[in-house]
Amino acid sequence: MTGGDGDDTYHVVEAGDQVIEGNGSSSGIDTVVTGRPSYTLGANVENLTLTGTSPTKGTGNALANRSSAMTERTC
Ligand SMILES: [Ca+2]
Repeated sequence: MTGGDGDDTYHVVEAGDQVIEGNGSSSGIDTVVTGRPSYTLGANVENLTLTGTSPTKGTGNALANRSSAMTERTC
């Protein structure tokens, strides 16, 4: 998946999904949303949101990343 100028959100579902984001000044603030059990942010992507319900591992990159996790609970 390739973004471009502006803010992009990528939904990573399969292990082979790749995110390609430029490093230009107009490339924006980009986010990966994934339920994968483990994910490492690629170059030039700022934010990572983990949606899995099982324990997951998210790894940032050289940028000042923001990461968050969403979990579902049954009450
Ligand atoms: Ca972008």
